[in-house]
Amino acid sequence: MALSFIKRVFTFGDVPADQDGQSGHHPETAPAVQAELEPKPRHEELPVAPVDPVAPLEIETAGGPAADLAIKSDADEAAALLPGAEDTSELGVVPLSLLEAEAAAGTLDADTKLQDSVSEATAPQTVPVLPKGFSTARSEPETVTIVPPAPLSWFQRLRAGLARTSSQLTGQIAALFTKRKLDDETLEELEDLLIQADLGVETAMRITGALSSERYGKDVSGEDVSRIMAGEITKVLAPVAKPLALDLNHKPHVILVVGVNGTGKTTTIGKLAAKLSGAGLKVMLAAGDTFRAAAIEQLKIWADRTGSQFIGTKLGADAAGLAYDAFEQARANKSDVLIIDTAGRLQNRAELMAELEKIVRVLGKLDPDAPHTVLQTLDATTGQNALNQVEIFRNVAGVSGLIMTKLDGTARGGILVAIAAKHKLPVYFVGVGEGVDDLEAFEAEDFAQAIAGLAH
Ligand SMILES: Nc1nc2c(ncn2[C@@H]2O[C@H](COP(=O)(O)OP(=O)(O)O)[C@@H](O)[C@H]2O)c(=O)[nH]1
Ligand SMILES: [Mg+2]
Repeated sequence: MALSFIKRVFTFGDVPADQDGQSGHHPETAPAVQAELEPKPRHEELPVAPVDPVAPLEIETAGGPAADLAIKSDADEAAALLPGAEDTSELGVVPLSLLEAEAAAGTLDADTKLQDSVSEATAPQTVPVLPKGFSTARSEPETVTIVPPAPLSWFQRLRAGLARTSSQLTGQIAALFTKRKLDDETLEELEDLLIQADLGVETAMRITGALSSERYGKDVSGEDVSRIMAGEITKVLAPVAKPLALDLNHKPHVILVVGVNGTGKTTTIGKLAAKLSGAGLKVMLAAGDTFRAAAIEQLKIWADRTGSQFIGTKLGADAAGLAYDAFEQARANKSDVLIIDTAGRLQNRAELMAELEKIVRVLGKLDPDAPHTVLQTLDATTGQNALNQVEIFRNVAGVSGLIMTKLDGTARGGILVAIAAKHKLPVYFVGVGEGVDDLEAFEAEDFAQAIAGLAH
């Protein structure tokens, strides 16, 4: 993702790289800077506009990029003024030749000549060194990097995160179906590929079945396969793409969050709290992972950040006791939603099981329906292991729905399809980053298309 981010920034403006190399000019910043350093109006030809008082200062102090960009704007202007000069766009050369022509024609005013002498001086090799009093430093590009990158949509981030799964898969599928008719052997090979992509045997067979009934004995392209694959995956995921239903008759609606350590429980709680309190609900967060001090502190920060109430206890304290206290307090202060964080140490499974069972049991003493939702977080980068994790936590804590996190990373999201097919548990949200807003409602079709490498 970082790479694509950088790419976006650095390809802005659509200027070929060789121009940049020649002049030290930063093409990606040109439009914004040109806007900021409004081209100086020519006295004879343009109405006099107020001159930005910052512009001359920046040209002097910001160094090369700003100066170069000012040059480019003058060069463009000169090119626009001289018929037949449009093809000479190279910086450092264009202004010179154009200016010579203009000077010969006597069309330049004094200001323009001064500007253009700066442009001559900063163009590499072809121009003299500037006189004392000018700066030609070419550092500090950040002074002109003022174009914010367009934020990626969540689907773009999902696609980027699933690129590892989708590009590997589409590449292999394309190779498999090059100039081959669909026969049993290719179907079998395709099934293997789909299973390797963590999609699960059931879904792999669905896809090959659909492909076979549509195209058996005929030519098949990689795109055909991707399209059918996306369609079949959508069918598997659609029934589990459900909203997280809050029953606000419960005051509070209690959400217990479980999952292996590091899968994103605490972060997801913070993101959920932000959504809920942003919608005007009164939210309380309970730090039930009493095993690590950092986990308590982390949740406290999220509570502060999201305007939620917070209840914690000391390190090593009984998590079930805290959950009970939290429920009582949330009831007393009429919270709408109580979200309880937990520890997820799988390495001591017996202890984990006992602790989670106890939490569920004590909550049930205050309300037989509580916890009203048991959410499990799954880390999308773990692959097959996520399937086992659902199995374990489902048995221990009666998981009622899932959230898959880290789909923005090098995700192996295929496993969510296998989990959906096997467990049929609702998938409420997906995490696509560490930020407070990086939690999106799960959409079956978007997810299927991202896995199949199709455009939105
Ligand atoms: N890239 C990315 N990182 C995430 C996401 N969700 C959580 N994380 C990070 O994963 C790490 C573990 O998350 P945490 O919430 O502490 O997991 P917990 O141990 O289950 O509570 C932290 O560094 C989080 O910032 C996500 O959707 N995308
Ligand atoms: Mg945590």
